[in-house]
Amino acid sequence: MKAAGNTTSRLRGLRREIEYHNYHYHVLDEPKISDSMFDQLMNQLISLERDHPHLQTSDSPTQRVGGQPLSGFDEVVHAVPMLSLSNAFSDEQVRAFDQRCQEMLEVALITYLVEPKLDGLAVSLRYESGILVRAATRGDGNRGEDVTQNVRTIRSIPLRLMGKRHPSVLEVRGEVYLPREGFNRLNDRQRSRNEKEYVNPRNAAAGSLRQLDPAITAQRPLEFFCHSLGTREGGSSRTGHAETLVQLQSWGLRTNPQNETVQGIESCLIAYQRLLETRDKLPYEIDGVVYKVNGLAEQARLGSIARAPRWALAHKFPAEEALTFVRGIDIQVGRTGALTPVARLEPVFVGGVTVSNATLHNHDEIRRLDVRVGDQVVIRRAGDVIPELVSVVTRERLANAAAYEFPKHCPACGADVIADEGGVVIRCSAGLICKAQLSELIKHFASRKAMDIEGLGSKLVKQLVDNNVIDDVADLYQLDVNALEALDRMGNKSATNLIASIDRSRQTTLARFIFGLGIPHVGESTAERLALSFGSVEALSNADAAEVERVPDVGPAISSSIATFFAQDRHRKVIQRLRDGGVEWARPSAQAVRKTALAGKTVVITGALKTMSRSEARQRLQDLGVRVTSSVSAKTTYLLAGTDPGTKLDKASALGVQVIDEEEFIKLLG
Ligand code: 5U1
Repeated sequence: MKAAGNTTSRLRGLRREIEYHNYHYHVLDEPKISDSMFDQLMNQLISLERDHPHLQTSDSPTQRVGGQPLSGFDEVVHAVPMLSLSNAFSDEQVRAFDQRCQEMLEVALITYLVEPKLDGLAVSLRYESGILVRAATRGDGNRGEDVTQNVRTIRSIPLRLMGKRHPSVLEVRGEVYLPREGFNRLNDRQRSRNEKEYVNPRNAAAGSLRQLDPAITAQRPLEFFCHSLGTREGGSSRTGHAETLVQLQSWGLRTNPQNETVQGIESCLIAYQRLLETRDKLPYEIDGVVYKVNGLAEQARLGSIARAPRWALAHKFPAEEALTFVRGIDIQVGRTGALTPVARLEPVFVGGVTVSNATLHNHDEIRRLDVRVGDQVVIRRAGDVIPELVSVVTRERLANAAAYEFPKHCPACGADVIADEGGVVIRCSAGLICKAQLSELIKHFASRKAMDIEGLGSKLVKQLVDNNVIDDVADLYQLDVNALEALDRMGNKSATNLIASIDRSRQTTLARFIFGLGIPHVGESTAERLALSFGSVEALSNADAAEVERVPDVGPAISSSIATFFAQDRHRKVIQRLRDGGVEWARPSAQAVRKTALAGKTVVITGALKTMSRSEARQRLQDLGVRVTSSVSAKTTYLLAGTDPGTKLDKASALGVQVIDEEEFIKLLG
């Protein structure tokens, strides 16, 4: 008897301990122990439960993937209907909402909670005596589908509430979603298996949650944020929505750290703007913000109409996807000769701007989408990203729409095209004899991040090239006011200004100069690292592949591109003429390079840090443009390992990923 009692209390203790660490890891994002220590606890629990199957409980952390595949989902009637939200698309509509609330409540200033509106799948969780007994989708608001088995696999959803003073019945509502990183990983896997990719994280989350086999859902990195209460029986209730959320968090439920309490509607609009501007930095997609009157008594007085509460409003971001038509497909010739197809569109308002072009990337993409002139298409513009053509509405296609034929000759100079880089890139074979390539190269050389020649825009470059005023970038430094004045629409003042900016650009940095040369695959940050490592163009041009590949993040593709570039005599001559034309720089500073050296890198953080929390470390990295991900892969640049780094360290060593400790990390942050 005593032994059985000991086992029961050992099991209970282990389960509590694991729940506690799960909560800190998945809900608070502040792990207390290493991944390997967590694995050890789980293994102890698994083996103890295996030895004592009669002591198994449904809320045990080992039971997240216990269910058998289903033949369908049962229907669930929600105890309290799951409401939807009224939408607003303009500041005026938001102010009108506030005005109505003020009038009904007879107050002049309302306290609101502002929450990001996740683009996920609404679910309701039901806890009885603290145990998760059911999870249901929203369905039509009254009846949804029973997805309990699948929801149990989501680690940020507690199977048992923490703490003691929770209600006997609690229904919590929130959003199940797939973070961007999980979405990308899922689609990488779909692609590698030749399976259909998901169109967006919302569809992927819905598809993952509605799997009949919970083992498949368990492989999908779904997460959950709760945002409201459905029903509660027993336990004291709070006076405000913000306090309710704090209480839900204390029971182990995950709430969004971006939620913010503000006074008055103008502060709501400021919070909206802030989230609109920073949405791309969030690890998940949001499609707007939700404003909620904070006071629960005030919410009750305002009540609901139809299916939506009068005390809440969704303020939607401008749509990121829209339907339009393809008017034509043009080919742009880039500075390296790559032919990029561009869809010319019926102008459409999307993502807050009017879009009339969308990149089609390459000929493979045209084939994959099978896009044809005249097609109705879905366009996506998210954040600052170049608008993309997502899909073709083929059922709307005209019977006579012909498949697109990729050109066999450069549309700018007529030279033959050649397939490059495994056939993905099609290039014009004429090199800088092709005026389109030359114009693009000069535009790149003069661009802000390269030589920064103010006033040298596309039209002017085209004139200079088409009229044979310049044949290469070095000719820019031989121009004078007279030569420029001879051009169309170029007065003395503009010509003088341009000569002055060309003159200013003579003082540059080695990194800008290397970037400006337009060596294929050498972007801004690679140029920075090359400048720091070699200190001069001569040293870089004479370096062998092994030396070049010692530069962080430079692999064989970049080193061979550099070698090919400097092997061409005319490139060396142009560089010499640029130097003779007065282009010069000081030695690059290590500090400047270190800052940008981190941008664009991928970092994984593991283990506990001494001087800051992991979320602070993540934020600081993200502020420097670093992608912080949760799992180590061949694409990881650094693994930041704190104490007790766990299995991620093993994986990083196996993959040859560079491991840095906290001290090195702080140095990198500068
Ligand atoms: N963040 C958030 N999303 N969302 C969706 N809060 C929130 N609240 C909702 C819904 C449907 O409804 C409550 C106002 C009941």
